Amino acid sequence: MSMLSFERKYRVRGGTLIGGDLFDFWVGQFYVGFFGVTTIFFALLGTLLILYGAAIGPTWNLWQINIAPPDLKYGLGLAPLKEGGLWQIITICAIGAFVSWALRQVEISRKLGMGLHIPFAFSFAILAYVTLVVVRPLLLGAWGHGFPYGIISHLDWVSNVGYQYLHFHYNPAHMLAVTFFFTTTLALSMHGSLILSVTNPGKGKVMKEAEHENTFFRDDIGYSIGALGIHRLGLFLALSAGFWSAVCIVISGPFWTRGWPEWWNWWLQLPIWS
Ligand code: UQ1
Repeated sequence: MSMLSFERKYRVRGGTLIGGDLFDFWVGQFYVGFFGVTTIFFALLGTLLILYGAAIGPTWNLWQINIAPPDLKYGLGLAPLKEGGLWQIITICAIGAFVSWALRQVEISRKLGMGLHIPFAFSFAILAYVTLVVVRPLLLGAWGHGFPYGIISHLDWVSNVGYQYLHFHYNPAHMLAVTFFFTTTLALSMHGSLILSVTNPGKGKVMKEAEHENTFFRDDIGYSIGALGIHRLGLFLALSAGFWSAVCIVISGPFWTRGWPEWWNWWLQLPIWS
């Protein structure tokens, strides 16, 4: 089926989650949909509020612009606009835009009769963000525990929160997250290089296929995970990286308040040593 006739077949009504046919149309290349409209609404409002926050702030230096969460004294209440209230509304806009985008991916997947793997994967990124600015602040009892929106300021926040637990690399969930991040790059670099070596052999040379891919890794390490397998592994590794990132920060404070190196004392306290 040519691309044009494919699009004629699939660019039809249906698959929407809410609103029925209301926004079930395309503008140029882009599917609109109810969640396309809500994405634009939240993204635009959030961006304008960030610009307003920058305008009433002390600098237009891109690196130094900062929109801070409320002071801890406001707890889980609403703060005045210029004292963190802006951060609170921007956070609502961000979550509104991210969730709208995920649901837009669900609608497009349903229209095409595809699996929901893409919105499922994207929701892990949303989960990591929501853990930082909603779940952990809720568990700690103040919105002030969220991270500030700014390039330098969010780096300072990560550094300060890290040192608050003395040595964050001793956090076991952080260890898992870092390991998954590195393993993801290992898997993707192996997969990318393998596919290019087989499908992009250079002008005038013959392209190879799956048997060459399998045989290379069977010769090299005695095992091939297969064409479907490598993509399952890649998705698992990448989602695990995001998942353990969320875990490593949500346990810091709500479930462990001392330095992370101290957490490992459970090893020294095992009865087998006495
Ligand atoms: C692999 O075995 C495989 O199957 C043929 C791929 O699919 C095309 C790959 O991309 C990679 C990287 C491997 C090797 C990976 C492992 C975990 C053995």
